[in-house]
Amino acid sequence: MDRSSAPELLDIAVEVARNAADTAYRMRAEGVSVTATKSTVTDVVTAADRAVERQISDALRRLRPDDAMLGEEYGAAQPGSDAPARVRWIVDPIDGTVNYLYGLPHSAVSIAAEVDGEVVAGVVRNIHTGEEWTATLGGGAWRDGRRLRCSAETDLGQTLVITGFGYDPARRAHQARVVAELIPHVRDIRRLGAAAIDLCLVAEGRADAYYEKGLAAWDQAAGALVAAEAGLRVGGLGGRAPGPDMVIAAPPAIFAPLHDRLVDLDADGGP
Ligand code: LIP
Repeated sequence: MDRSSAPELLDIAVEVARNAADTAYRMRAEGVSVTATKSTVTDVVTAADRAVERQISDALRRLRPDDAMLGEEYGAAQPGSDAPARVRWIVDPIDGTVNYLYGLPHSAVSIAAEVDGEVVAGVVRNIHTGEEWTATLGGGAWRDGRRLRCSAETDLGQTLVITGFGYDPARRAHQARVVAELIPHVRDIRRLGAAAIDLCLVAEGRADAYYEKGLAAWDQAAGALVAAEAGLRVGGLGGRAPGPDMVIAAPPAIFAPLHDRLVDLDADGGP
């Protein structure tokens, strides 16, 4: 019998994420250092990123051998069997790695389950605080048993916006120009450093809106479902789906004015 219902997949994601977060927390306490860099010298990898992703993929392989996986550190993994996988797990073992390296309490394990190409379940667990956000498609968004509702803000000028910057200096310069032009038109800007948690914070109204260019699927898959299930409109620019070009999550009344400002400011442009 196919046990790929969203609640069943969420139960697995939560169990695996909790164990993974415990490992990441313990490794942080034991001391972490940079073991490698990726796209640029500031795009770092620690031993914990790799160990935690291996722990997650081993657990998912054991619990769901016929599923595929896409992880930040080890990429795509196909199921043991030849049958095409209906379910794919999208995994960021430590989102907010720079925060994790510096000991800033804003990094998370993020696990999303996709069925036939659609994300139907997701969990984001803060490694340091234990805060845990979950969602299933059509089943709402939750934090620690409380159903989440996003901000009802209707005025862009009163909107507290979270955003982020990439690892490429030229892209950062472009993103900084966008922020400089946008900031007079919003309440204020926050840069916290972990897209998965940032999306969950706007889901529960601890800020009003979020946007960022340059995110990979593993940075946003689970957080975007939490945001959408809390009532936010989540999308890209020009009617596109949320993706590497742009992810915007905003209350319905704010999405269009924020979107249009970002278009005017060429926010998905630059390097
Ligand atoms: C991070 C994102 C963050 C972004 C960083 C980086 P990582 O992911 O969560 O929003 O601003 O540039 O992409 O590299 O820590 O998994």
